[in-house]
Amino acid sequence: MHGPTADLFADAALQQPPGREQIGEESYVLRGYALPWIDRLLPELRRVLAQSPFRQMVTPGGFTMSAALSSCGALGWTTDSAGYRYTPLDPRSQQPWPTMPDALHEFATRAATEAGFPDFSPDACLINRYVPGAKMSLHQDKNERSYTAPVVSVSLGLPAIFLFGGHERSDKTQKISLFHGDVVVWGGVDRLRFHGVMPIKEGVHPIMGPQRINLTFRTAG
Ligand SMILES: O=C(O)CCC(=O)C(=O)O
Repeated sequence: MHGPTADLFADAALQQPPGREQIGEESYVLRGYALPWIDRLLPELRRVLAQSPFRQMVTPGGFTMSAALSSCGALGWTTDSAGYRYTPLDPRSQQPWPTMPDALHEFATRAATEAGFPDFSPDACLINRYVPGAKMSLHQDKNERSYTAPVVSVSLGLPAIFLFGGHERSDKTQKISLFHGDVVVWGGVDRLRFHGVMPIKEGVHPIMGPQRINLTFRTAG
């Protein structure tokens, strides 16, 4: 077998068994943690995206991000020439972002608890869509009002290589393979660590199709 399908099978063979892998002092990968939730999460996600569809946003420096974005919750993350920030309204519709569905909120709080953050109550869920070739450059999540809450990030669809760095952009990064259903949680002393995603490889995921969708839950306000 050759091509993207063969790559996908090769990646699936690398998939890690369920369990909690520590990747930092207060950071974990929860392998397959979202799998039992998928049937609850996907219909809710579809409803959110019907209301606030994916769009490509432009950085303050004028670059169009390769990942397309949407949000749900009281606050949504946006970027344009005026800067990076959270807004209560979807700038495209000038309406509030879709409410965060209960299933998503419950999922995120349980995942956070599993990683040692029992008081997590997210008010923002950023939804990133990566088609093959799309990536996310190394960055820190710094637009939230406080950094006491962790970030909970769930991967759906095509595999990705997540880069988990240190507190300086130039610090060495760990390369962590993430698969459909994996969850990464980082908080506490690790909350401001640089992170990013390498370009997604070609492929077609049996449930999600030719894309990777990532949900990141944060307490922003
Ligand atoms: O897609 C991912 O796994 C990470 C997304 C991310 O870094 C972010 O939304 O800040």
